[in-house]
Amino acid sequence: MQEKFEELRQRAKQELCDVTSSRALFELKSKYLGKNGEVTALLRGLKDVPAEERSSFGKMINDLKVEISAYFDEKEILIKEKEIAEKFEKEKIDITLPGKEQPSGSLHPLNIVKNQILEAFCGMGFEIFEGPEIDNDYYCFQALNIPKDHPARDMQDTFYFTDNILLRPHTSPGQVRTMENKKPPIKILSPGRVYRADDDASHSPMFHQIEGLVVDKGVSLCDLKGLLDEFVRIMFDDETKTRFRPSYFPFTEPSVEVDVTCCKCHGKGCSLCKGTGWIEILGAGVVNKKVLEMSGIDSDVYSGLAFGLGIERITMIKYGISDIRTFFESNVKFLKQFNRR
Ligand code: FA5
Repeated sequence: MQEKFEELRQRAKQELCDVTSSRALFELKSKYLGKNGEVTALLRGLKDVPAEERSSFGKMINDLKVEISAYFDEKEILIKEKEIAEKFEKEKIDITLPGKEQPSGSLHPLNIVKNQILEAFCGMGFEIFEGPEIDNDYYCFQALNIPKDHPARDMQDTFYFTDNILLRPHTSPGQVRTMENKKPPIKILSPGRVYRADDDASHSPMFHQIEGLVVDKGVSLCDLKGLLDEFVRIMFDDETKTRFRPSYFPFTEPSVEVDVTCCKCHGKGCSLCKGTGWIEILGAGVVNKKVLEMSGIDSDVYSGLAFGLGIERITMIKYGISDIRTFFESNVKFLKQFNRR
C-alpha cells in the first residue's frame, strides 16, 4: 500500500509539472482530489480495510491528501502570477503616445458675428424680440407706410404664398409688433432670417438682418449717430469711421444709409469697396410719425429711431469675404477657418 501511495504522490507531482494553465490545473485537481478523484477513492475504500489498520491507513491517506493539496496550492499561485503577467503584457499601452485628435465643431461665421452684434447692443441696454418669418402684407409693408402698389415695394420684393401671406423681406415688421405690444420707453433688437428676390455675389435670396428700435421722449438723429458710431467702434476698431448718407425708407423720416471705411484699404479705394473707400452696412432713420401713430404710439409725445443691418454684409467686411454664397455652401474647409479653439 505504501508503494501505491508513493506512486500516486510522484505521479501527481510529475503531472503538475506539465500543467501551464488554470484550466488544466482545475482538471488535474479534479482527477486527484475531486469527488471522483483518486485520493478521494482511497478515502472511500477505507471501509474495506481491516478495523485494526483503518486508523493508521486513514492517517496516511489524509497526510497524502494534505501533501498533494499543498502541491496544487503552490502551483495555483505560480500559474496565477504567470497568467496575470501575460495579461498585463498583452494589454500594455504606451501612455507616452500622443492622443487621437477629436475634431470639434464651431459656430457658423454668421452666428459668431450675430452674437457679437447682439452683445454690442445688449451692452447698451437693448432687449431681444423675435418676430415671425412668415408674415402678412400689413406688418411687412402697410404698417411701415408702404401702401399696396407703392414703388418702394420693389426694393424689397420677396416670395409670396398668397397676395397677403409672404416671407418677410426685412426685420422691420418687428418694429410694429413691438410698438403694438409694449409701452415706451422701448429699446429692442429683432434678429432673424429674411427673404428677397435677389441673387448675386453680394445679395442672397435668404439672408439675416437685425432690426433695432428705440422709442422714447426726445430721441433724435443725433442719438442714432452716437449709437451707431459706438456700435461700429465695438464691432470693428477705433480707426473705422462711419458716414451717414441721405437715403429713403417710407418708414423713417429722415432716412440714412450708414457706410464704414473699407476694412481692406482703410478708405483709399480697392476692389472690395469698388474704389469708393466706403462700404454700406445698414439703413436707418428717425421713425416716421405715421408709423408711430399706426402702431398706437402718440407721436406728439414720443419719437423713435430705427436701423436694420445685414449680418452677411458685416461678416463679409470683417473677414474680407467677397462672395455671399460661400456662407451657404456648407464647405467644411471654409467653415473650419472660423473654429476659434
Ligand atoms: C431694409 O431692409 C430696411 N428695413 C432697414 C431699415 C430699418 C431702414 C429700419 C430704416 C429703419 P435695406 O433693404 O437697405 O433696408 O437692407 C438693409 C441691409 O440688409 C443692407 O444694408 C444690406 O446689408 C442687407 N441686405 C439687403 N438685401 C440683401 C440681400 N439680398 N442679401 C444680403 N444682404 C442684404
